[in-house]
Amino acid sequence: MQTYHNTVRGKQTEANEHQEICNPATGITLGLAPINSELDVDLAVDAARQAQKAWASTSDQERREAVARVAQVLEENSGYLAGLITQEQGKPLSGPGSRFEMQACVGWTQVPSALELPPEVVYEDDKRKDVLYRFPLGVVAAIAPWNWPLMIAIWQIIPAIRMGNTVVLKPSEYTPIATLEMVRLISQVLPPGVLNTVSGDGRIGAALTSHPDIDKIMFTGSESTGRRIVEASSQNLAPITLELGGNDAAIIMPGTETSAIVEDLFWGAFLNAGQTCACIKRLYVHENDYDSVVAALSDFACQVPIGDGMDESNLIGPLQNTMQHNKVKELIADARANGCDVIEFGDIPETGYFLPLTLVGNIRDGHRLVDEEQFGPALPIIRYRSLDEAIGSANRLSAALGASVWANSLEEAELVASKLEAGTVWINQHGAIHPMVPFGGNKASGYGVEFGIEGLKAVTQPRVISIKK
Ligand code: TXE
Repeated sequence: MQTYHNTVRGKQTEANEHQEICNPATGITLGLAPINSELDVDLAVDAARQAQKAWASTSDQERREAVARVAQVLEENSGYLAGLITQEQGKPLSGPGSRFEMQACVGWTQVPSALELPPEVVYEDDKRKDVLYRFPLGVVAAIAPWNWPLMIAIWQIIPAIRMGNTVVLKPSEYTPIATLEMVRLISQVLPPGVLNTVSGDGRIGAALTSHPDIDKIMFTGSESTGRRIVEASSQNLAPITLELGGNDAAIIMPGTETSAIVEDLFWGAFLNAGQTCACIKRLYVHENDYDSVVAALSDFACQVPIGDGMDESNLIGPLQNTMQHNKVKELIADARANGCDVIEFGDIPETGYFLPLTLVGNIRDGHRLVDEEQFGPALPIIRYRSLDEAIGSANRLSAALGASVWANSLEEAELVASKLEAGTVWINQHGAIHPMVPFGGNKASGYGVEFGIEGLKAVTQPRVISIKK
């Protein structure tokens, strides 16, 4: 069985303990991943600290070129890494699956390599001139989740190294292998110590985020862990970018042409079997359109093949882990016990953490499947009578990552969109993120934004030089 390793100071390291990582579609062991100790965290942070000054003193152009080399390595190894993602995370090779995740990794690396953040004259008159410079913060702790393990790790590490920081990344304990392999490969084109990893569960995550030598924390994960990280950061006062879960509402405006939107609506909800932060997790449909929307989604869902993602024909894979599998099953069982209509599609394999594609009708606000983030392939469809009622429903939860409005008229949709409380409101699409467009949560979905120029600013320390003329 293959053993995978952390990268520290540009070298593969040995760990005292390991855990078996199994393919969620088959249960077959993929390999052994390291489990680190708190001492290993100290060593990785020290490696990043020692490398940081030299990295920060390279020119902007050198760092841009280094990041462009990383993009090239990702591109060259995308087939290998996509295969590992599918076997470890579960999302299929095909469709919006692991090859798509690798394309995103390349794109989200190329864009920051092309962006510039020059000093800005923020004020000038005949007596003074004030220039805002952006310096690296230092050592960035990056804590990644298991749903889009490589893509989200790239979102965290690339802007950080682009701006002269060094990084210690901890992948999720559920999906470490593909990430460790990606870091092993891209570290070969970066100076030693610029990008390091530690592996393990929340204990190691806590040791990293509370470490006194950390200057910035990038976190994507659950709200409860996000709160623990905020507390832990009182040790180092590191600023945090927090991307927590969502419970995104989609509102279909009355009379919207269903056939034009059904495919995007389906993938907006079921991308990666629903295990996506900005997926549609609650669908609000006008009572007059309810039957036609349920029929259109049903017709689409019954044609989507579910199974082991290494088979090119499958478009939906398993849930990633037993915790998530049980959580989604429990929410569906709760809806069923409360008299909701549970409609299931797809033949699912007997082994693995599979669930059928599930539409849940006759359900209302207040049911657990509506109020809690399911993070799985079960979509509650809620009838509304007036747009004000739908907007109120969409805004009533504390989760506020994304939302969407689906309509024939863009003008009417924009009016509704302006009333929705979420970090991004999409119109006639959902989860359509882009490396140039800032992305982040409102309310309990976190704070700070990633991507584009704003994402680069988030990993810098602003400093002003103020000159008397
Ligand atoms: O998340 P955790 P879990 C949601 C989803 C899911 C739920 C729980 O609803 O069912 O969260 O998932 C590390 N200090 N999302 O348990 O625990 C952990 O090791 C520092 C939505 O996997 O938040 C992992 O690397 N780090 C989300 C990372 O935090 C700690 C994506 C995320 O794990 C830590 C994933 C600690 N004290 C789940 N404890 C999204 N926004 O997309 C754990 N970790």
